[in-house]
Amino acid sequence: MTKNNLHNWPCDLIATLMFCVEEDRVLLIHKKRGLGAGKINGPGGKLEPGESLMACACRETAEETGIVGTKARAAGVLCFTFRDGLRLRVHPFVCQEFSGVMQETEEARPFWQPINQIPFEKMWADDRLWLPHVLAGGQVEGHCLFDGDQLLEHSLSLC
Ligand code: 6OG
Repeated sequence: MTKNNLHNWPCDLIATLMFCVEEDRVLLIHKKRGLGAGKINGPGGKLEPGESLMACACRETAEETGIVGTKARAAGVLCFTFRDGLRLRVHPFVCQEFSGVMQETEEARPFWQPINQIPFEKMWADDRLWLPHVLAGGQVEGHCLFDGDQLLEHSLSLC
């Protein structure tokens, strides 16, 4: 499937993920509510009507962490199918220009983590397959099949 096709992949929800990077650290969150509550992830969330993906990534990051992205790089598209039927398209971004003060919010507890010590065991199972590549400047696109928390199948291309 081409990138354009994946951007048109029919789904129930469209969401973003944002990875703010400063020197050798990345901004992660302990997610308190929503899909993936209890896990560590990048900030992000569901696209609102009429909103661009980039605006969504910046808004969600500001709402969840207090950090305001001013420029971000689109880093691909991930199509998640859950066995219960939910189809979710997630667009990751990497941000190296931001302002604001990190603060805990109702949705998330943010923290800076060294990039070489990302706690993949506390994250969604797909993250270890693509996040290091994306943080190194690359792009990811593809599909993952989950049964709850369990990653059953994946087909991801890194470029
Ligand atoms: P809210 O419920 O917060 O939007 N998300 C995933 N992130 C990764 N890395 N892997 C997954 O594998 C994910 N499924 C969902 C995207 C949901 C947030 O959770 C992320 C959104 O940032 C299945 O509004």
